[in-house]
Amino acid sequence: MLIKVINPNTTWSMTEKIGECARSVASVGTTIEAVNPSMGPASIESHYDEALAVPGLLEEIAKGERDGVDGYVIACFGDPGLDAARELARGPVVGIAEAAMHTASFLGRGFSVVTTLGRTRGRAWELAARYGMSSFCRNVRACEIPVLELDIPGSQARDVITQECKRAVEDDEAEVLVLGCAGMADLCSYLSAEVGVPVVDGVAAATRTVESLVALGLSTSTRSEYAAPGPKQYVGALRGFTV
Ligand code: 5HY
Repeated sequence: MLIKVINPNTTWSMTEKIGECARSVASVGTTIEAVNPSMGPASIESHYDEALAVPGLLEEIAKGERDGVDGYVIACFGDPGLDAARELARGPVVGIAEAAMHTASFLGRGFSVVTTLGRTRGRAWELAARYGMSSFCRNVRACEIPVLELDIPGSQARDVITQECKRAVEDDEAEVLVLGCAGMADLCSYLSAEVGVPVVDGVAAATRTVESLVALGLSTSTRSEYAAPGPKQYVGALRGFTV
């Protein structure tokens, strides 16, 4: 089975971390291809970033279709371009926010999301509602740490995130925590030990979810909404996206 894990931002060090995390949970016989687009934002922290990350993401999906990929993970907590990707891909496409929230709902009555910047909280709440997780989502908390500062050696990032996780357990009475950024994937086991409740990383959850769907022989329905986009001319910088 070949699963393509796409980091929709263009920071290779983050893609490498995401790939390591996906490989650490993938089953024997599953090959993980971790990539990021050659065009787009270095990190995704706004609606503008998210919108401009989508063409590069879709280009990677189109490449994957030519390469016979069985399923895809969108490794960014905003699940950017999820619907469009499902129209293009034969195999299942799962976003890390979607997978993390559903997985958290199996583990407790309520979860809190701990994310990077406060300005992305609205998007997380929106996704919780879209995925039918509003009754489970106790809170969306922000650490005010830019995505690309998560990996700066010696930064306070891990301590700040740990404190926010502890506050979520205390103040939100969260029984489960959801990591609100693919860049936090490597903190999962440390945080779980620190705060004493299950901590869900979406990269791992989405990788296993896609694996399960492929193993079950299931994929996106093409009956209506997610049918392949009709043939259409695209012009200008997007002329390469003509279908
Ligand atoms: C992510 N941004 O997972 C999101 C996190 C966020 O570049 N990768 C990003 O802050 O929304």
